[in-house]
Amino acid sequence: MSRRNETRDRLEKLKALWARGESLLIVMQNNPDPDAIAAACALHQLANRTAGLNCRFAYGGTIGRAENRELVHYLGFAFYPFDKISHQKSDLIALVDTQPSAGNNPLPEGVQPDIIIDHHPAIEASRGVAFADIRESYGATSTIMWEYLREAKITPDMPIATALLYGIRSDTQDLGRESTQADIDAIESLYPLANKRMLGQIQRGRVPSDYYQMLSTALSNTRIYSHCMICDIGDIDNADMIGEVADLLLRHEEVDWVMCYGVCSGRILISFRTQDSSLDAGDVARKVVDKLGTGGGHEHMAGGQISLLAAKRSMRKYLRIKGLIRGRFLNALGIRTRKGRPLVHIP
Ligand SMILES: [Mn+2]
Repeated sequence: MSRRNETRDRLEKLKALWARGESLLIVMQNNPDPDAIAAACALHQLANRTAGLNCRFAYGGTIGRAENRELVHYLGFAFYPFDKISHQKSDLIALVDTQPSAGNNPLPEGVQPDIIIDHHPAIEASRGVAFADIRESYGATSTIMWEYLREAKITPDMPIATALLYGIRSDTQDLGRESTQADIDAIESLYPLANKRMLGQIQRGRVPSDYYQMLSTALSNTRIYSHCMICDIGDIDNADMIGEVADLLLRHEEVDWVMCYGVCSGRILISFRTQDSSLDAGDVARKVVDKLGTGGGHEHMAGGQISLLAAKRSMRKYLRIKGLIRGRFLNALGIRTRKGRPLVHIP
């Protein structure tokens, strides 16, 4: 079946499902990124226009990264922390850019969503869901949502078109990673509809002094081991920084793998980035967090999380986990040395 017919079929299924309720709760991952935010808003527009559904948005963690705050402000929708709303009040629940039990979203175990739209590798828990559209080859969930809007003959309004374009560009690093023809088509169609001035403004979101302090700490805690880097950001309030620093470090000319981790709200959060196609970042992430937490992702980018509840009162346990994940990461890459050299010299 062609891509277009497939989307048409799925749109019909969605509409049938929507006929069962009046309200839809759209749940994003923890610390939602631009792709999740854009896809959620596009789903809102689709559900509202085709079925008149009342939609609410919920997320886990925080919306911290300057670009994301700027984007949310521009979109003008109310985004609620999941624990501040009662999900029981919505007839239907949708998960975008994440899946049940993935470990990176606020949906409690035992609460089954009705809809999943995602581009991460499918996981077991998604099987029993009434509607699951999981397209692993797509660079962004925003691309999938753009195909639904197009199929439903809905032209996204300017903020949503801008968000979708930004979501695809940031998840694929401007089509440089994990992108397919579908992502390219979506970008080309969305470009004329987007607010170009706003795109620039979102990318240059203003940041507080803390941001530079965090960056300074991160750089001074980065070590190079052969062709990879490991960065320990330490305690942070803003979980988005972990991915941001990982992206920055991957630009280093001698490095093709980066693992960056920090502690946020009682959990170690880890980002993996690579330019090496011989090893899958999602596989490396799963190896690193094995029996400690959850993890997974794509070929070139992945993440993991480990709860520190069990290690709460024991500094030794905490340091042991950090040592363990560093060792496992180096093992996964086949790097023998345990002696890293500092990335920068602090005067
Ligand atoms: Mn995504």
